[in-house]
Amino acid sequence: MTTMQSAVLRGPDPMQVESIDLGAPEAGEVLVRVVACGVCHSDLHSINRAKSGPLRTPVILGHEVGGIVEEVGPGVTSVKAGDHVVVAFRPNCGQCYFCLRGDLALCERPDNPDRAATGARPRLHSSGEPVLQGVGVAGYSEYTLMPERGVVKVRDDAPLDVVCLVGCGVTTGVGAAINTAKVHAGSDVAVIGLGGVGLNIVQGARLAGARRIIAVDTVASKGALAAKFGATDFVNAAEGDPVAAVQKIAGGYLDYAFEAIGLGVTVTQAFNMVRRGGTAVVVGVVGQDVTVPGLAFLGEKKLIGSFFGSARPQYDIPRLIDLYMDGKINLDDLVSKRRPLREVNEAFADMETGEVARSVINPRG
Ligand code: PAD
Ligand code: ZN
Repeated sequence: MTTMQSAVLRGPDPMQVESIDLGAPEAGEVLVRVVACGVCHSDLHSINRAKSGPLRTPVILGHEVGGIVEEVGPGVTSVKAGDHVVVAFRPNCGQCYFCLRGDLALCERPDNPDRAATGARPRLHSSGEPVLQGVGVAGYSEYTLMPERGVVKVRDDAPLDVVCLVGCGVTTGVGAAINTAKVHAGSDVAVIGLGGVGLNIVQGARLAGARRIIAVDTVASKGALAAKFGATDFVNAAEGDPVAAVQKIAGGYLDYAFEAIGLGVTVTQAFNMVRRGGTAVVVGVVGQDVTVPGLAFLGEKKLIGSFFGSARPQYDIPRLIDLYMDGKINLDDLVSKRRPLREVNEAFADMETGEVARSVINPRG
C-alpha cells in the first residue's frame, strides 16, 4: 500500500489535495510515479459536470501523464521499473472488433481502471472510501495505477514534463489531422479553437503539407501563438462572422475545417467553411445537438468525429516524441505555465480565460 498526495474532486467545490491510499500493482498492472500531468479541457468538462450533478465523485482527474515506472505487477512484460512512460488514457483490449480492425481508439472494451464505475474493485481509497480514476487515469497525483496497455514506453532523453502532453492533446490534435482526416498536401485548412488540442491540429496540418492553415479563436493572443505551430493566417472570431472571414482569406471554401472547442455553434461554422466534397472534423467534446444545412450533403460534404486522434498509442506516441526530439513538431510552446499540485484549480481558471495553451502540473512541486 502506497499513500500519496492527490487533488480530489468531491462535487461542485474546487479540488482539494488529500492523502489517498493506493494498492500495490496486481497482475497486468503498472504503478507509475507521475512526473508531470497536463491540464486538458476534457477535465474542465468533468468539473462542469460535477457542478451540474451528473459526474460521479469522489474522483481524481488528470489524464495527460508523463512518468516513471515504479513497480510492475505479475505478467507485465512491455515495461519495467525505471522505464519512462507516457500514459495512454484509454487502454485498448487488442481483441475486440474495432481493435482487430485496427481502430484502436474505438475499442469497445477499454481496460478502464475507473474500477468503481465499471463494477470492478476500486484501487484508490480515501480513509476506506473508494475514489475514481477520472478518464481512467488520476494524473493529478503522485502516482497512478494503469493496466499495461495504458502505458507506453518512451525514450529516456525526452523531457517528461513536456512530452506528457503527447498523452492526450498532441496525439489528439496531430492525429486528427493526419490519421482521422488524412489532410492532403496542398489543401486549405481551418482550425477553430487554439488550445492544446487545436494548436496540435495546426501543426498536424503543417506536417501533412497543407497550403493555407487558418487559425480561428476569440482570444487575440492566440494568433501569434498559432503562427509558431504553422498557421498561415488568423481570424479573431470575436470580431465578426468567422465563416465569412475565413472564406475571404481563402478566396472561397476550404478542404478541411476542424472544431476544437466543444460547441454546437462552432461545429456548424466548421461545416459551413468547407467546400463541396470537403470535410469538417469534430474534435471538441460537444455535449449538445448540432445543426447543419441538410442540402449540403448533396455536395458530398462530410461531417466526421475524431477520438484520441484515431491513434494506435503504442505506435503514435513514440513516433510523435521522435518528431519533437528531431525539431519537427513544437511542444515547448504548448507549455504556457507550470504549477504545483496545490495550484491545480488556478490552472483551470487560466484555461477558462483562453489565454494559455497548456498548463502542466508537477505533483511534487
Ligand atoms: P482549451 O480550453 O485549451 O482551448 C479552447 C480554445 O477555444 C481556447 O483558445 C478558446 O479561446 C477558444 N474558443 C472558445 N470559444 C470559442 C469560439 N466561440 N470561437 C473560437 N474559439 C473559441 O481546450 P483544449 O484544447 O484542451 O480542448 C478542446 C476540446 O477538445 C475540448 O472540448 C476537449 O474536451 C476536446 C478534446 N477532445 C479529445 C478527443 O479525443 N476528441 C481529446 C482531448 C480533448
Ligand atoms: Zn485530454
